[in-house]
Amino acid sequence: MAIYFVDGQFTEKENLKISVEDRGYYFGDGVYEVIKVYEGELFTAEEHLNRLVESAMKIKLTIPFTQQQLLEIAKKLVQDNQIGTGHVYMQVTRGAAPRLHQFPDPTVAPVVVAYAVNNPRPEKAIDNGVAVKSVADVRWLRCDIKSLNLLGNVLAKQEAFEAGCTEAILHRDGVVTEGSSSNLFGVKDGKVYTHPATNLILNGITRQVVLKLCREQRIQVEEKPFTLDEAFAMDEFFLTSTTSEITPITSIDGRPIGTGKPGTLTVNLQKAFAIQIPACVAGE
Ligand code: DCS
Repeated sequence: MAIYFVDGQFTEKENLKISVEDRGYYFGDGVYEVIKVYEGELFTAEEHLNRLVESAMKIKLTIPFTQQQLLEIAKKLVQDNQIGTGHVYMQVTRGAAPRLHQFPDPTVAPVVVAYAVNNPRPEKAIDNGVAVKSVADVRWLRCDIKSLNLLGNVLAKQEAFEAGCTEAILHRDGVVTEGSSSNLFGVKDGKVYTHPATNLILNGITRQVVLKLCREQRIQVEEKPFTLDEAFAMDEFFLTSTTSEITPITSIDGRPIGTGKPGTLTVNLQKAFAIQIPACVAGE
């Protein structure tokens, strides 16, 4: 039986109780993180928990645990649920209160929910690449917050899925922002392009790892917006996320990118990324 962390306690999934009045349920009024686990070890946990605290601050929500306590909770969930390769999900909502838009009384405590699951790496997609579909980015203007309000992302992902694609490539008036649950990178003439970390995208932890790897490998990077037309003309394209790592994008809207196969620079970055994670997982 899966062990969850809910409202200060570790509980079997079957026995846990969540209020129907939780503001996460009514309003999506909360923030969350997904932290990857390799071989029972949390990957870039500190960065994820920093971002959780930042996201919470941006919506004026106080997390009732210290970052160290959150880390301990995540570690215990990994251990108690015997997670090898998988992830920890953690969310904080503004608590349970009668449904009124304005914040509840300060005595209403925020609710932390967390669990850990086994989830294999999507090796086929990582090795062979994926097809994506362009979708208009109609989300709000605070995409830098990792908020539970994911309807814009959900609708975009579904549109991509219905078109037989793995991910949506979001664009605002033709300017590419990010994926529905990933960041996007293009490669042209040996240079890497990605949207700057503004309010229009989530500054992905994997994105930051990739930027660091680029600096280490002396690969030139421009954090500069590019258009969908420019995306079609890239030599290589890839997405990054906690669960997808570095996944090559081989076509956009049915049009092959570069050779239509994972690009050389992308594969080199994947190799550099693999060194950061336990070797047997990365198949080295
Ligand atoms: N952009 C959006 C909108 C995301 O939802 C995510 C991650 C990213 C970028 C990439 O960020 P990380 O590199 O920090 O993962 N989405 C998480 C999710 O909802 N499931 O898995 C990852």
